[in-house]
Amino acid sequence: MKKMLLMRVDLITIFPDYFSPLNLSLFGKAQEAKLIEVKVHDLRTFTADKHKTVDDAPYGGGPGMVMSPVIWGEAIDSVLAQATIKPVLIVPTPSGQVFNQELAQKLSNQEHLVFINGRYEGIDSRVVQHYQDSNKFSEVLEISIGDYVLAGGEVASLVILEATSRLINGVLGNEDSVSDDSFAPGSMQNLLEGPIYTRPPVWRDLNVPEVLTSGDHGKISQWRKEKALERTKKFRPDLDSK
Ligand code: 6GU
Repeated sequence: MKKMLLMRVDLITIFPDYFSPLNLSLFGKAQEAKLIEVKVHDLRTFTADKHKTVDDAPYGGGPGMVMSPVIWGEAIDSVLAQATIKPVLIVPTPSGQVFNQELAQKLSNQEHLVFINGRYEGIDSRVVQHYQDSNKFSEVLEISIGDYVLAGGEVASLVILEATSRLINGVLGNEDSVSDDSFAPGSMQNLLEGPIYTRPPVWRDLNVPEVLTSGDHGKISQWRKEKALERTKKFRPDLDSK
């Protein structure tokens, strides 16, 4: 198969350095191979004042600051001006839908993702409203990565991108290892992965379970299923492990 650009990613942030890990490991390799193209945009370059202000006091009062819709509108429109297709707008926020493997799968099939990374108390809500109403994006997704609060969207964007990019064909080295994952749709559906071992056979008085060295593949897969069920019951009783 001929290699070609599979996904374009734009990230807008006041902390461009947060995204330097994207130059490492799988994602870095995918960029070098021109499978993924990433552009990080500094939100402050879209400010007009001397102090490069991006935030303001919240209407209605309350703690913290809110990011200006004016600056965000400028930044997002400038990214859109460079787009060749309607991208998906991703807004990391603790008040979004919870990210999961199914959503990662869906995003991995998109050609262009735009992430807008809020700080402080968040971005003026009219920004999401405007781009939902405008048809400039194919979709606007507000996504949370779990029930805790981060200081900004950057780490969440990295999480979303890592989970998503490894599902893109040709990005992961070994295509097979994807389908075995704990949450991968298909194989061990809705079960956590059980324990895994490599050499040596004895380490600090701990033996590798005998079944794994038996060569009986029927017994091995039955054992793995049992262990997966045990682990799921212990840590994730909420998962359907029939
Ligand atoms: Cl996407 N952003 C922030 N600030 N906090 C979070 C989150 C996102 N997901 C969980 N907590």
